[in-house]
Amino acid sequence: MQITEVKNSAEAIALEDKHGAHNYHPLPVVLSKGEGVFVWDVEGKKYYDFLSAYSAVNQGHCHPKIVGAMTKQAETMMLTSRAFYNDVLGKYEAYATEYFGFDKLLPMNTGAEAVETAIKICRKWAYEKKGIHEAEAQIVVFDNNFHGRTTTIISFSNDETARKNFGPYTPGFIKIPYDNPEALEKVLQENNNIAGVLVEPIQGEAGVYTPSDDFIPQVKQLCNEHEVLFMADEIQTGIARTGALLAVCGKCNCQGHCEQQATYAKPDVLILGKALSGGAYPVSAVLANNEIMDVIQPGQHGSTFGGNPVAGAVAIAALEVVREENLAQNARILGELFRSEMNKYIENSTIVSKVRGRGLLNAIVINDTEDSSTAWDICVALKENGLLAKPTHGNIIRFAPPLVINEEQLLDCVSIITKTLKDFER
Ligand code: IF1
Repeated sequence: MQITEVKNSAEAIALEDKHGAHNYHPLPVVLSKGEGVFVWDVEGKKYYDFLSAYSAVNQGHCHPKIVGAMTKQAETMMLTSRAFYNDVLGKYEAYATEYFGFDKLLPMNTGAEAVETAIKICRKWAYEKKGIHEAEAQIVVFDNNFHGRTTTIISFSNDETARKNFGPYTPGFIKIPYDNPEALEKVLQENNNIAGVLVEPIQGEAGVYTPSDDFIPQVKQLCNEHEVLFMADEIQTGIARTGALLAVCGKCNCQGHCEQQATYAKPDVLILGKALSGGAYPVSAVLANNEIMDVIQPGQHGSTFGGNPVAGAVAIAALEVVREENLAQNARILGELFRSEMNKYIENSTIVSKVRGRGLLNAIVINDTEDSSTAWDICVALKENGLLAKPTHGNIIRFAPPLVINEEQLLDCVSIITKTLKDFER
């Protein structure tokens, strides 16, 4: 039984094509090394990473502090299961609950698992605390949402590619227009069995759709008024990506648990993943205060790897890096610079119609139809010019570099992007 060696990119692609499920259509590049904002392909070509594994690698590839914490724990104790205690989980839970300002944390692994966990907590809270009749709870979600790919989650997706032929679907969700507080108020007034509202503070997959400034604060206020749980999915927008510790922090540059900031819309349930580990390891979490989290009692929820010692050690290190290196502030300042530079280009462009985003979660809208290959072709050209990015839906290209990028590197990337776009101008 031989392990096939990969000598070049073509061989790696051929192996995946033959032996792997075809559930992705990657850009034709085979990466083998990462460090900070840079990645290298099998042939040794260097690229700026402008996707950060969909905002998981906020702290930069192979951050020494995170690698060190992971290695040290991996050489000591990797997995105990929750059948027994371990000496890392409590430390991680204490650190993370203080960091984000909640009483308790329920540890999971992937983002979708954390979203599913939040849905279960919300429903159980509705039956046991709010008094909604069992199996009648409804959760409000939004058009063009993306919360993961489990059967329940895609049940409330309107992306036919992600949803079609995976039925029967899970009931109990009401979908309304995003960034529309009036629609939310109406559904809350017309239904008395609403348990919660599940929302992305910025819709990443929908094309980095940044709502009006008062949308999230109004979601919070309406949830308070109607005794409904405000559940924020910060899996992609959290951990400093949008220029604050959490996107629900709004414009203030707090560290995510300052009640006095008017713009801080603290959720009842906070859902984290991706950069919670700096992209080093699958770590996700649901945070809430006792009156909500205590509806979960022994034997009612869990997972084999949830709360394992390596996850805890990695997450502590990843969160320390965010604070020690002021990543939220860097994302805010360089994000403003990026959008300012891109808007200068857009003034005279026929191919780019707008740039939008917050912090270092941005996207450009390509002036072509959704089903055109232009955005894809631009990303292939960007790759040739040393920068990796990928379109989201059709004609939108997401730009999300690691938050450790510096001004010189960012301006170098703006130069690569604008030089590449020039070849597509009509
Ligand atoms: C793929 C998208 C991004 C997420 C939010 C939950 C999850 C995600 C806001 C689930 C995951 C990933 C999944 C990955 C590509 C990527 C993605 F294109 F799918 F939609 F980022 F926008 N909530 N997003 O963004 O977390 O279970 O993946 O750990 O599935 O292709 P996960």
